[in-house]
Amino acid sequence: MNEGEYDERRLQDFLAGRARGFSRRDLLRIGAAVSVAGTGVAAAATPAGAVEKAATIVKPLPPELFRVHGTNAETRWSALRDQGYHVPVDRFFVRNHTSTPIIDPAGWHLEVSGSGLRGAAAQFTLEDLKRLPGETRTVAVECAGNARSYYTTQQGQTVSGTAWGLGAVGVARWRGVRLSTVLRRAGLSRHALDVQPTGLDANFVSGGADLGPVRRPLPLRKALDDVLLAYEMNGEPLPADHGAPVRVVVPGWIGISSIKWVGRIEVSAEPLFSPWNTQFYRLFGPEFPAEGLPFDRQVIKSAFELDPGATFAAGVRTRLTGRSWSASGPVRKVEVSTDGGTTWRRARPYGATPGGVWQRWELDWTPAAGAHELLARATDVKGNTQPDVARFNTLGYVFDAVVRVPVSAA
Ligand SMILES: Nc1nc2c(c(=O)[nH]1)N[C@H]1C(S)=C(S)[C@@H](COP(=O)(O)O)O[C@H]1N2
Ligand SMILES: [Mo]
Repeated sequence: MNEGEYDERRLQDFLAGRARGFSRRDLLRIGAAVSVAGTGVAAAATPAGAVEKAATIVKPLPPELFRVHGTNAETRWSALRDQGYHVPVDRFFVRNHTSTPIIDPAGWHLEVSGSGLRGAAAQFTLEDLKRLPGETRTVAVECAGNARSYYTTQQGQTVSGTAWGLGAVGVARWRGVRLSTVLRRAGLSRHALDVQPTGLDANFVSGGADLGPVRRPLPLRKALDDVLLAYEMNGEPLPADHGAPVRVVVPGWIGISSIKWVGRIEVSAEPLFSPWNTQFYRLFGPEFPAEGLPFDRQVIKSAFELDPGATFAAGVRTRLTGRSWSASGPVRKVEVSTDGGTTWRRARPYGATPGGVWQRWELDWTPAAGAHELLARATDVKGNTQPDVARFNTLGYVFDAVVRVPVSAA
């Protein structure tokens, strides 16, 4: 079954009330309290009684590397200039629904249980996981809402959620054990259908409703394919903010799939639901079905390695740099405009592309004095390209349009 068929079938289960974990009735009950229609920018994602923002993320967030949004911090694109392919931890974005928990790795274990196992629950300590065959993969983690603010600033549309620029994405080298290895050890039954990792961070409270711990089901097919249970990031033990001691890493899928601080994995013989695949992370809006269109996969984007409003010396040749990425395959070409989209030039790709996750590129430019608008447009090997306008959805997900970046030269 492909992802689209899977999502369609799950949607039908959900509508027919064949839902366990989170039903349509639950959704209607709390729906009144929670923003699905979306009436304000950056309103819906802040938990009630949020801890003071500085306390929610452990690592330092210097303003030259990050922009803080409530419990979250996005990477400044200027901080990726002159960096390698992988994003160092000191500048990797953080998306926390509540706040980073500090978990003692010695006391931690993972429980795997549910009706999709042949027998009783299985438990794995960190040492158990490290004794299993390890694998290292370069994978992007990107929030589904990355670039959300451009729905408002570029398309004049009102969306709710964290008002990210383009910095809610990062690429790292993750080392861990395949989820498939752990699930098989736990004893998968042939009825296994859905796999739902749950985080050990605090329950997420939204609009006064306690939605429980952060969790989102994966179809068994994806869980057995390329998903990792990671205990290292860029060659170091996983940092607290990124899910220590162990997180899920789901290649190509929206960031919410990559559950941090995983404590339990439910393997179910029945379809599973959570608020993170029913009321959030669906596409709602005039173009979509009333119940929302489920989606899992990231899209295609480009970013210049500079901050909007950057200034250059007029008449002096400068080197513009950036990165483009697509969840559907390697990037094939990147076109850049320095005149608001009137003319386009091919950017020069450079550097190795481990995992084919993103492509770095550069282009020389001699700006005249005055204001300019920079645009970058990527096309991937499957022929997906960035449109001029992203498809409006009220929660502001998967913005893939070409972003217009104002800069000036004097
Ligand atoms: N337990 C837990 N897992 C989580 C989250 C969370 O708040 N709690 N946030 C998710 C979201 S929405 C994203 S985009 C990614 C962000 O990963 P990062 O903070 O390591 O960049 O983690 C995901 N996993
Ligand atoms: Mo996210």
